[in-house]
Amino acid sequence: MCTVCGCGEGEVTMEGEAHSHHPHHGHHSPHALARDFTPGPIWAHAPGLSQKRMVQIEQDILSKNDRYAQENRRYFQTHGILALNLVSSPGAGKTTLLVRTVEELKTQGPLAVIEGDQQTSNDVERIRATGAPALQINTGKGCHLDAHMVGHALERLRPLKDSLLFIENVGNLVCPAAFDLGEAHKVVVLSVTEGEDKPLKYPDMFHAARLMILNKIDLLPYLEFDVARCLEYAHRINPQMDVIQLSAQTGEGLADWYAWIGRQRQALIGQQSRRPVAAAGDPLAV
Ligand SMILES: Nc1nc2c(ncn2[C@@H]2O[C@H](COP(=O)(O)OP(=O)(O)OP(=O)(O)O)[C@@H](O)[C@H]2O)c(=O)[nH]1
Ligand SMILES: [Zn+2]
Ligand SMILES: [Zn+2]
Repeated sequence: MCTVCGCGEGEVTMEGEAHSHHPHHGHHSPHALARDFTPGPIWAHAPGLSQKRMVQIEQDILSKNDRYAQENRRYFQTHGILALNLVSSPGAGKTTLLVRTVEELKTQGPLAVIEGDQQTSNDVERIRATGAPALQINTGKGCHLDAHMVGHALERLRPLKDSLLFIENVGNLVCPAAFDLGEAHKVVVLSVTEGEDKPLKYPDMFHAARLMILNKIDLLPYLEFDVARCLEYAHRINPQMDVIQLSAQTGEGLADWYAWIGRQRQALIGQQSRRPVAAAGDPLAV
């Protein structure tokens, strides 16, 4: 049971194998306090714990996560892997987008997917049907992936050098915002059926993202959704955030998404060429 919000942490499993999770891993972030968006402590309702103690617990969790994230980041950099962390509320279309993306980009280089869900391996099976290597992490009652879980997934999945690695986070617009997985970028998927005010309601997530994908635009003719207003809200929270409108179902706008990924790969190659040769002794070296 998480000491913070009462949301149980559950037992993390990776493809059916139990993974003993550090008991102090939890969720929710002191970062939320550090930013302007949150009017007060989000854990103020946790019973039986002083505010000071709760802040300390959260700081321990986050600093531990950040150390694991650093290790993942080093692994990605050493192997030239572009890791994108897809976040959204449940059902925004992450898996649909990934299945199509993997299908359409798989001839261009190695791809791999880490799937996060509380239960079921439905999503990983959808990805594997494309032939791409994929690994499922089930978080049980946990509501986000953390860097430690992703580190273990990398040991199992061992994505090839110069891979494109997609991490589909648990469907949740709150907690995954706080957890750095070592990814190059968070990509937030918002679908038009959710309403244009989501960037204002869940600002931490939109603040953390490098790109917002506005999905399900094929449904716009049937909805009251105001695209211009949504983009204005999104840029009010994060003026630097890129935005791509697409339909993972019809394929409209997907070319923009692939071009965006291509630009991130170019940026990574640019960074690699400016870096000194990778350190020897990397335990995960492929
Ligand atoms: N009309 C329309 N439906 C879509 C689109 N993308 C996804 N969907 C549908 O939305 C539903 C949810 O899609 P998923 O891809 O499973 O969503 P998800 O974000 O992976 O969901 P979780 O893993 O549960 O968080 C499915 O019924 C999809 O067919 C789209 O562009 N247009
Ligand atoms: Zn999914
Ligand atoms: Zn939570």
